[in-house]
Amino acid sequence: MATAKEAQANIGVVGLAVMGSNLARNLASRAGNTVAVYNRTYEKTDTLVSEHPEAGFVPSKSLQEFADSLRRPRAAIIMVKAGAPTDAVINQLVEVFEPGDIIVDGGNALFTDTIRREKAVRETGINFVGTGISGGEEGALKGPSIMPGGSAEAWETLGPILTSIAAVAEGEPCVTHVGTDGAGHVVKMIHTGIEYADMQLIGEAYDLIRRGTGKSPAEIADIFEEWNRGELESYLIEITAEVLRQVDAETGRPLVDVILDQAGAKGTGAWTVQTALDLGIPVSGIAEAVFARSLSSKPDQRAAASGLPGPAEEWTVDDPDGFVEDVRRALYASKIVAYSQGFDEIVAGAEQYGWDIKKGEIAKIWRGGCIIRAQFLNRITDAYEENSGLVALLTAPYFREALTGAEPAWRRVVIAAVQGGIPAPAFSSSLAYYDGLRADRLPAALTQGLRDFFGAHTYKRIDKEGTFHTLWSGDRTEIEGVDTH
Ligand code: NBP
Repeated sequence: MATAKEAQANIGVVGLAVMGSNLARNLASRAGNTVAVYNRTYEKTDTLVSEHPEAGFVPSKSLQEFADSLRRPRAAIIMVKAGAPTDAVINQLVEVFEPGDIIVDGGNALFTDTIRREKAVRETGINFVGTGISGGEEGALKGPSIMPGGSAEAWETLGPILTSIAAVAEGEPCVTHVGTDGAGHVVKMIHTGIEYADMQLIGEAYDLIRRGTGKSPAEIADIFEEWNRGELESYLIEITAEVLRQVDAETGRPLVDVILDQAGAKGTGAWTVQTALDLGIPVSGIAEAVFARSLSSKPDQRAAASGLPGPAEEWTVDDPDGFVEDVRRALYASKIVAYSQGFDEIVAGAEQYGWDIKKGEIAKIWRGGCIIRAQFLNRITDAYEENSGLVALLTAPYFREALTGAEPAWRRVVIAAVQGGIPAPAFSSSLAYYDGLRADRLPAALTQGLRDFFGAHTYKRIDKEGTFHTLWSGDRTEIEGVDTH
């Protein structure tokens, strides 16, 4: 019978596929950490430990051994496939951990699963922390952006450990205790939703420039490189230049021209939109991005529709430099809308689930380690620091000014897209959202009239309190105080 292991590790990792092993190596590389590692299939543990002797890993063949190798309160980060595998590992860890210990799920869990798991695990006296980890493989290894939920008690132990491995942006670690139970995973989810919108907007900008000016991918790469030196500076703009510049070794053509134009998705964008629908928050930029990927991945429908008529004449712009600048401004304005909508969803989620989320802190921890890292995030932090009760991010003074500067260009670009028959769903829906939000009157009044007509759903009036119904099938007089249906 194996003897109990000496409790020597201060943190453990369960699940040693690409994310878990990189996170374990990151943890082991920071002073003060001794890392226990476990994987269901022992070969993976063995490979990691033998390939990285410098890490001083404490490997285990069973979860009991793994638990024995951790100092109290034990803390272990699960990095296994989201869904049923995560539930299976949690249940096994609960068996070998004790009250006060901490189980962290660092996978991409749906936040409602995290809420359910936290509630169930809390009943055993063990802390459960769902944490968003962004930045992919490289982030896990070198420093991700980390969005932990869970209790304040768990954060006391975990805080220093997670801070030791997080990315650092402008001297500050990209980690903060986001809120309780599912707060970390919801913020990670919305971050990824924003990433979808960001990428869709970049794609539309590229497409408009290419088809409007006839510039080559390499020339457009130069434009993105230039943009990356200004207010659009971000990881995604930077790597867009890299991808556009890449030439396919086999054909000698730009790589972007030989990649099949059907975008995939793992589902986080759809989760973001589904959650927004439940919360009643219009995240049209993210939704358009999700739908644009879906549309791209319908080859049969696209083939069937390819002969449908478009503009009679080939579309080109008269002033290419002016058009490129217009597209840059339209991109920036639409990006502001996408982030503003994403933060609206965070705020609504926080209200619904009772999380005390500091919006400025969220923008700060996205500045490094993650895919949407951008200079622009500082402006969001500033906006919430100046006014924590800001009701819409795009109305903050900095963003109001940016939108004012971009607005004419934004309209010109959307008009050009429509005239040219170029799909620009995220650009145009962002502009429509902006116009909707700033409108004095919306046709929602007519919608209410129609709802009252066919379903007696009632309406409110602008000139007096109360609820009203018109007797549409009677003498069409208005009655007051009717029940709302
Ligand atoms: P995978 O998502 O491919 O999962 C593989 C790991 O899960 C292996 O360690 C495997 O063990 C383990 N596992 C499975 Br599958 N079923 C299990 C079970 N029933 N019991 C115990 N272990 C089980 O790994 P990954 O790509 O490294 O991702 C890990 C997590 O990180 C996922 O939740 C993923 O969504 C998330 N992720 C995040 C990012 C990011 O940027 N933050 C990127 C990629 C992934 P085995 O070796 O025994 O099969």
